[in-house]
Amino acid sequence: MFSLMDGFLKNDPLSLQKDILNHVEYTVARSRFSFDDFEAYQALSHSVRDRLIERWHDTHIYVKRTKPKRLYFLSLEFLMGRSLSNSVINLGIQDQYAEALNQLGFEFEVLAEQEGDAALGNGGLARLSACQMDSLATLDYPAWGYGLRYEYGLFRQVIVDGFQHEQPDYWLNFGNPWEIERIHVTYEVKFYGTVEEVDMNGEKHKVWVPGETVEAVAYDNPIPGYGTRNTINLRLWAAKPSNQFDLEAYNTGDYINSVVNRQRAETISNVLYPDDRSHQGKELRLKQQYFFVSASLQDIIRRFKEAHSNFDELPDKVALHLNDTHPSLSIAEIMRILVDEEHLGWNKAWDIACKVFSFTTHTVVAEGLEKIPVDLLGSLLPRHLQILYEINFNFMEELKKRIGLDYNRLSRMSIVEEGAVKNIRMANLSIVCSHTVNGVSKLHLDTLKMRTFKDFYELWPEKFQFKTNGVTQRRWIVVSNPSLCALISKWLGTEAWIRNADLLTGLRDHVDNTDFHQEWRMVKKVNKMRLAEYIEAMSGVKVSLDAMFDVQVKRIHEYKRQLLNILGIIHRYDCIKNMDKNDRKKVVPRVCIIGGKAAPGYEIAKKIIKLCHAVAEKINNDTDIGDLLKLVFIPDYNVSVAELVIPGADLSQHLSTAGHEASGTGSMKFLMNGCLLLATADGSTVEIIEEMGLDNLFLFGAKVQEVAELREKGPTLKVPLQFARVLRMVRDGYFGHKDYFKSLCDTVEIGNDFYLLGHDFGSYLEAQAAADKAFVEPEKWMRMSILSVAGSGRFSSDRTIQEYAERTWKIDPCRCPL
Ligand code: 26W
Repeated sequence: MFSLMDGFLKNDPLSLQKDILNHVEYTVARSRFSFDDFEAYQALSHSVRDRLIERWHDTHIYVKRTKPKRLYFLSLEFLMGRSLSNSVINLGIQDQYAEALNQLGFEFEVLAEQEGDAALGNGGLARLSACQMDSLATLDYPAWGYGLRYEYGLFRQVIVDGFQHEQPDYWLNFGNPWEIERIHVTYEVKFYGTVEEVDMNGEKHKVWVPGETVEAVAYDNPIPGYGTRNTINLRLWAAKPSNQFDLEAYNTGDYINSVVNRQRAETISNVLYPDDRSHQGKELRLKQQYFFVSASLQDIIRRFKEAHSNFDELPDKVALHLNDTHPSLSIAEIMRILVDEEHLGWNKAWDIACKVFSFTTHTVVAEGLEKIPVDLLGSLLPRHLQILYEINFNFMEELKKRIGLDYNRLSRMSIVEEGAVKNIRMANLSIVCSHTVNGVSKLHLDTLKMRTFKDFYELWPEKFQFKTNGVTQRRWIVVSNPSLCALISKWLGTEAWIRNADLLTGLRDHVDNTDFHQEWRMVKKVNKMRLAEYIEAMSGVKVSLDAMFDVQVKRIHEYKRQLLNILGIIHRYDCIKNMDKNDRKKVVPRVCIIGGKAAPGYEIAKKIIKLCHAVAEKINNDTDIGDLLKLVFIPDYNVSVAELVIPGADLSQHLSTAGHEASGTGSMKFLMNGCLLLATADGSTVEIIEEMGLDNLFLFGAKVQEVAELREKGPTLKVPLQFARVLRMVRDGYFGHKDYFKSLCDTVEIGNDFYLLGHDFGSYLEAQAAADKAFVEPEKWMRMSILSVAGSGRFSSDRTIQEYAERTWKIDPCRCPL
C-alpha cells in the first residue's frame, strides 16, 4: 500500500523532470512539446512549490502536535525579492533541478532570471524581516510572519533625463506561484461606527457597533529553512469586499453604489506606502495598519483557542513581536478582544498583554517616530481610542506614583500628545506595553537610552536591549555568489558554515595562502565581469575590470550622504583634470556606482539623483579622463539588483553622519562578499570594527559624541578648501542645471550643514586615498577581503534570531522529524 509517511514527491532528476513537464501541460496549460523560458520558469516554480507545500504541511502538523510557544512576527513590510533559487537551495535539490532542466534543454540560471521581485517593503527594515524569516525557518523556530499582500509593491524607479520617475509595480501581473490563496481563511475586519454601552448580567459593557466591514483573505507563503525539513509560513492578508455589501444592496436597491463600495474595500491592501521617513497621518495608512492587525490577531487567537482553554496560558504559548510601531495597534486590539469579547477584567487583560508583546524600533530620531492624529483614530476606530485613553490614564497614574508631579516629564512620556492637533504616540504605546524594547545595534540602543527614549529608560532600564541586526548568508552568499560559496566550502572543507556562519573564521587559516588568493581573485573577477555586463546593458557605459568598483547602494537620504560621495567624485575628477601625464599614471582607476530610490515626495533626495546623472554625463563623456574615472547610476535598485551588484564590488560606502543610521545591513552583505568598507563609525559599523579591527576597513568622519558639539559650532566650523571648491563648481553650473541644484547646495552650506558634509569632507578624502593605496597592493587588499568574509559570521541573522529567541521571545526550536 502507498505509505503516507513517504510523501508523494521524489527528488531525483528524472522525477523532477516529469514533474516540470506535468506542470507545463496541466498548470501552465502549454504543450509539453513546446514552451518558452517563462513558461518553463512557471512550471519549474510550481514543482518547487509542491515540495514546499509538503514540508509546510508536515511542519505545521508537527508544531500543532508539539504545542510549543510560538512566535508571531508582525511586520507591515517584507522585501522577499525572488524565491526560486533561494527555495531550491534551502530544499537542497539545486543540482538535481539543474540536471533535470539541462536534459530538457533549459538552464536553471536563465529561468531564475524570469522571476520578478516581491518588493513589499521600502528598505532596511523590510529586507531585515525577510532575512529573519529565513533564519527562523533554518533554526527550526515555531514562528509565523504576518504581513500585507500589497498589490502594488514599492514603485519602479525609471530615470528620464536623469530625473527619477515612479511607476507602479503591479507585481502580480504574471501570477505568483509562491503563494497559496486560502479562500477559506477569511476574517471580517470592521471600521467606523459608534461605541454603545449595554447591560450584561447587571454589568455595563462597552460594545463597538462598527459601520463598515471588509474581509481579509489569507495568502500563505512557505519559507523553507536550510538543512531542515522545517518550512514556516508568511501569511499575508488581502482585502476583499465583505458579503455584507450585497445584503445592503438588496435591502436598499442601491446596487451600483454597493459595487462601488466593494471596490473601496479592496483598496485597503492595494499599495505600499513608499515613504521610509515620515508618517503623514493618512486615513488609508491607518486602515491598512488596523486591517493587518485585526486579521492577524483573529487568526492567532483562534489558533490559540483551538489548543488551549485559558487565556492565562497566552504568554506561555504566544509571543507577539512588533516590527517597529507600524503594527502597534495590536496592543489596543488585543485589549479589545480580551476585555470586550472574552470578558476578562481590564487588569487581567493588561497583565497578559504586557507579557506577550516585544518591540523593535528601527529609527533613531524622535521626529521619525509614528504619530496618529486622535481625530482620525477616533472616527475610524472609536472603541480603540477609548482603550488607548484608558491605557494612558492608568500609565499616567502609575507614573505619578513613581516620579511625582513632574509635568514636563509626564507630558513627554504620555501616550497622548497634547497640542493643537492631538496625537497618539505609537512608540510610547509600544514601550509601555512591551516587555522588551530592542535597538538594532549597540550604538542605536545607546542613543535610545540617552536621547530618544531617555525618560522610559530611566523608568524601566531592564526593558531595554539591543540585538545587532544580521543578514542571511543563504541569500547573500549562497544564492547571490555561487562561486564564492563553492570556494569557501572547498577551503573550509565543509558546507556547515551555511548553517553556522561562525565557521567562516576558519578562512583566517588560509589568509596567506597564495593558491587561495589566486582562486579568490578569480571569483571576484567573474563577479565583476557579470556586473560590468549589466552596467553596459543598463547605461551603455563600458567599464574596465581593472578599475576599483566602488559602490554605494541604498535608499537615497540626506543622512546617508550620497551627496558626500558625489562631491568626492567631483573632487577626484577635478584632481585628474589638473594632473600632468606622469601623475595620471599613478591614479587608481575607479568605477563609481550609485543606486537607490528616493521617496516620491522627497525633493532633496531627487535632486541628489539628478546631480549624480549630471556629473556622470560630464565625466563619462570626457575622453581626456577615459578609464580613470567612471560614474554610473544603477536604476531601480532592488533585492535582485543587489544580488548582482554586491558580489562585484571591491569597495562599498556607508557614509551616514554618525548617530543617524540605526544599524545598516547593506554593509554586512558587502562584507560577506569580500568587499571592503569605507564607512563612518555609525550603527553596526562600530561592531564590525570591533570584530575585524581598524586596519580592515577605511574609517572616517566625526564620531557620534562629537556631532552635537560640531552642530553647535555651526557657522564657525572650518571646512576644507576642496569642499568649497567642488560645491562652487555645482553652484556655478559646471554640471548644468544651476538653478535646480541651488537648493541642494544650500543644504550643505556653512551654517546650514546639518549632516556635516563639510566637516567630514577632509577625512573622507583621506579614507579614499587610503583605499586607493591599498588597492594597488593586491596582496594586502586580498588579505583584507578574505578577513572581511572571515569576520562576517557575527553579522548573520541566525545570530540575531537566536538572541531574540533566547532573550526576548523565550521560544525553543521545534524541529520537524525527517
Ligand atoms: C512610513 C514611515 C516609515 C516607514 C519605515 C518610517 C520608518 C520606516 C523604517 C523604520 C525605516 C527603516 O527601514 N529603518 C532601517 O532599519 C534597518 C533595519 O533595522 C536599519 O538597519 C537601518 O539603519 C534603518 O534605517
